[in-house]
Amino acid sequence: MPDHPYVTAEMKRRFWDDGVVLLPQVLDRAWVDLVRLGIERNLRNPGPYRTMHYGGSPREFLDDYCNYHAVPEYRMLLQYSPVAEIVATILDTENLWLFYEQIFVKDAPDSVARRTPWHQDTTYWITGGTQLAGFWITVDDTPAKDSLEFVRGSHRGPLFAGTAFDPNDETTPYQPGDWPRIPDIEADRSAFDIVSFDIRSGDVVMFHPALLHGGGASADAKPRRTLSVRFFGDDVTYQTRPRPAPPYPGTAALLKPGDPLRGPWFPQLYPATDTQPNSPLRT
Ligand SMILES: O=C(O)CCC(=O)C(=O)O
Repeated sequence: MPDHPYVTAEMKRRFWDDGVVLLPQVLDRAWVDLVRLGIERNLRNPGPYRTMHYGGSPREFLDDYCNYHAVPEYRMLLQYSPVAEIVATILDTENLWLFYEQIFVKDAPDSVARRTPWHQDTTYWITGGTQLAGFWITVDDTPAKDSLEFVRGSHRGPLFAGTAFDPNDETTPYQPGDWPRIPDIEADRSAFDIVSFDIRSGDVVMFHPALLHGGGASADAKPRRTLSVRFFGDDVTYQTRPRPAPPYPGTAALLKPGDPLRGPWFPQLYPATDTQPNSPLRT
């Protein structure tokens, strides 16, 4: 099993019990600069899935995903930094794959970009199993009130219908299914055990994607640029969704529900393979 020296038993406990853990200064300045450059390149060369949420309103914000192969900075980060080994250590998995990476950019010049609605990532995903992680890298210093928020422990609770980002009702379901409607957490925040963290550039929040999370408006028109990387480990299998996001076209032809999730979309990041060599920087 991987055992990276940065990772403590308490970090693992928090990830699995609370569903979320702050990893203080886990990224050196060079990696943060690389992420910033990658986001800039990604913005100049948007991918096919680029979406402007609440587009046309003064509170719009941008989301783009699955651009790993088009953005060398993302590949360098995930192949050469200690990130993959640290995530594999916390997930307790012998092997680690990339599920996808995603950017959230809230940089409206004259206004405050809207909150990201509350949701659980796993409602949208073609993943069964537990060894899943989101690795939320925000390159700008961000106070806890503007940062991503989580309902502690909710990854052990029910899975709710995903949000459709409906500006009039953020609980509107995104896809058909038997899931209960997501609770209106904003309407009754004190009923939930909400946690968020002050972010200094270099800090990362690692969370379980079944955890209810949302928020992170940008305050006072300060930009917030985030790269959220999603990983999976050995116990993760393929499952269907009515409208999966990311859609991963072709996956249904290659895999049956319950098969280990493998395919050209999902590069293995740990242990490093011949085509994705370890670097001397990885301890
Ligand atoms: O950064 C945000 O506003 C949303 C992030 C998010 O939902 C995620 O990383 O899964």
